Amino acid sequence: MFDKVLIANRGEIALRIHRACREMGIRTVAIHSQADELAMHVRLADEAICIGPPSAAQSYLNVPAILSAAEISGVDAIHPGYGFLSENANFAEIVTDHGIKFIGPSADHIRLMGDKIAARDTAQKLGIPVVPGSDGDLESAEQAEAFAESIGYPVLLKAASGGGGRGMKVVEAQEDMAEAFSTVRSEAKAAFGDDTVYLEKYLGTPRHIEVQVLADTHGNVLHLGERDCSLQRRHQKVLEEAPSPALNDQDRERIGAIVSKAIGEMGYEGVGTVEFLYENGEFYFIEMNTRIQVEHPVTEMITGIDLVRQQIRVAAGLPVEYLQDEITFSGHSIECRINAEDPRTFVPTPGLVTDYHPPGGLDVRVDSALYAGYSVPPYYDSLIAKLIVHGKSRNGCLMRLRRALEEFVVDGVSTTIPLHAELIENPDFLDGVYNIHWLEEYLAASDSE
Ligand code: MV4
Repeated sequence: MFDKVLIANRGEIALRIHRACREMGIRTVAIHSQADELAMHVRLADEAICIGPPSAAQSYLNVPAILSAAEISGVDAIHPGYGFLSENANFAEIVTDHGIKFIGPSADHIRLMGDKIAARDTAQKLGIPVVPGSDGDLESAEQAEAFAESIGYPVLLKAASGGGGRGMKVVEAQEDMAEAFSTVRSEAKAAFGDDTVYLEKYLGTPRHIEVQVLADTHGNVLHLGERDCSLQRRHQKVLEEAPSPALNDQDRERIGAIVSKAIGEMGYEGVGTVEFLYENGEFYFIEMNTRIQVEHPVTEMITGIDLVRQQIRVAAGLPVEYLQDEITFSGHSIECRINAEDPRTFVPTPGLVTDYHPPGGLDVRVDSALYAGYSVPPYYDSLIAKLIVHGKSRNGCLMRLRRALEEFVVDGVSTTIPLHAELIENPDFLDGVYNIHWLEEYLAASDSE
């Protein structure tokens, strides 16, 4: 096992990783920007190294500075968390070349899944259902029209280097194709430096359901059930739950088995998430994430498995501590992402947190790096806490969540806590009948009231 791990991240996920390390007897090294001198992850770690000015480009994305910190502190491994460098194949490669273990899958697997066409092609070859679409990249608007004709409109043009919702356009009919094609191409070129474009049949009202996987270097591949992440705004997830209210046990078993088999055949190692759109009882692969995700705790709550611990074990070459047969899903879990934002406009609200009282009690978990007196810096993502609750049933979970949200005090900055309190009273949400567009429609409707 590693002696010392550098945590190349900040905020709640840096704490989450530190906690797993501590419980495994591993010492931690925090890195931080000049703006994060007083951050909680810096206080908790065994060592801390300032790596640059506040902007992420000069600090948490600064590869030479992070490598220097790793060399100086003599770590065995680097955990990238999520965001920042977590899915940067070049970073994984450089870390590895320095004789330091990158806690994540191989650079090749990260690169493969970062190319959305290659990911789609790989998924299809491995027996994962994909959305009907073009095989590979589109050479011209005419070729796009031919594919669209064969699968039927509407279609969605996507950038191969996109993901997370950037570089996409719905095309309703042939007459709109030529213009849309050149728009997506030039936007992709500008945003990703790659104008490769492909298309898929556009699914109008799907849910976003993702399957958690965990694979080690000993041939063990586990699936840990799904998370429903349909409640989102502008491709930012707002609330996630497990299990999905839309799936039955049969669907769950079927997709889990398909995904496990594929991940095993790929030779993938580490934690990963296979993302699907789910519509009319069918799953359609869209992307694979090769990192630990923000919403991993809902899976931990229903399985009792510490995913970060398993991720670190696998990276160290140890086997996962479970067999698929031993994984059982118990009850229901919901995560609310709490951001320092106006709960209606979502405009970030950095500043001094004058008071902080997180909720507690049975089956209530708060992952946060906040404390009273902390000042939320304006330079980074506005996520300040995750409230994750568990209950025996979805309804029990909701009752507990309602109580926990009532208890939660964050003073000094506006947060999205009131939005969550409102959402979980909504009849559609209570019935579990929502798709990826539901929240934006709800917010638009309540704006005009
Ligand atoms: C789609 C789609 C409908 N049809 N693909 C958005 C981000 C990227 N991960 C894939 N995305 C979508 N792909 C087809 N063929 C709708 C979306 C989509 C979406 C997906 C998941 C979660 C939220 C979303 C919001 C808008 C669009």
